[in-house]
Amino acid sequence: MAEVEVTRDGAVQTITLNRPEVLNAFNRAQHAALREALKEARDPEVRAVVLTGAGRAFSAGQDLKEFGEAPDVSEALRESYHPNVLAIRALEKPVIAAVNGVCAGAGLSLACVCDFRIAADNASFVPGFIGIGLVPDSGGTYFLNRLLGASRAFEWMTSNRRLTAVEAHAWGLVSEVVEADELPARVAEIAAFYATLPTRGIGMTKRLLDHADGATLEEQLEHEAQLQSAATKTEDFREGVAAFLEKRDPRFTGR
Ligand code: LHQ
Repeated sequence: MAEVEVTRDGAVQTITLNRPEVLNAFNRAQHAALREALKEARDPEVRAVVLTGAGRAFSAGQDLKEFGEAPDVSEALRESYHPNVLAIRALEKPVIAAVNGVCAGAGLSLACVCDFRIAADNASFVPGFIGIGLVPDSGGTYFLNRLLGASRAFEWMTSNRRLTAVEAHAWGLVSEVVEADELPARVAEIAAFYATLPTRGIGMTKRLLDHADGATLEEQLEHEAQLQSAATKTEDFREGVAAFLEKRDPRFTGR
């Protein structure tokens, strides 16, 4: 069975981590399959991406039974995890994590790499790393610092406390919590909505927000000016203005 399943519904691509017997823990084959799925998601016809897990987990992070295969863990991270983290950020379209269950270790990091998260009410969030004496990796420190602030990120990452979906929502880690059996339908609705929006404008908004943290105000203003110039050259900009002037709903195509 494929370690990662890819399905397409119109302009929405869903990527499902598929090793449910080990809570979708990552092994090499799964990283490779995820890399392929993310390549496929670059297709301009795809205008929103959903990342989720099969069974009762989103992902429990590194497969601890396969841990230690690589002579140096830093190499394993560079080869397996980093390309997928970077690929998600490089995708110029929204990537939504549908957190369907437990989410731990590098699985938690991966959910936080996505643009936003919708959780099932029975999902839970576990740092995991410190539980086995490790530090957060796969972007965990980068994204959790941004999402939660340094104090809360430190406290949570070092206490290894299991967070409920409701708590994660209160902390701003997830945008919405829905009943578990309603998650697929609600995520499909959200993704379909995003797939109707001006995709290139969304992609450039993502790039600008990613750029903002390390930039000076002057640099960010310049970056905004450049991408705004690019945005005015899109078909969707022309359609948006035309629809406004004609007092009708816009029909964006993502071009
Ligand atoms: C698992 C796993 C798992 C294998 C559950 N592996 N089987 C680190 C180092 C090197 C390179 C790269 O990156 C990393 C990054 C990391 O991700 S380090 C952190 C790794 N993850 C963890 O430490 C989490 C370990 N898992 C847990 O703490 C719990 O399983 C959680 C909190 C995720 C879920 O708890 P429960 O809901 O109580 O489920 P369970 O513990 O009963 O697990 C169910 C099965 O899944 C069980 O197998 P079994 O045969 O007994 O049914 C577990 O062994 C297996 N499983 N996580 N990461």
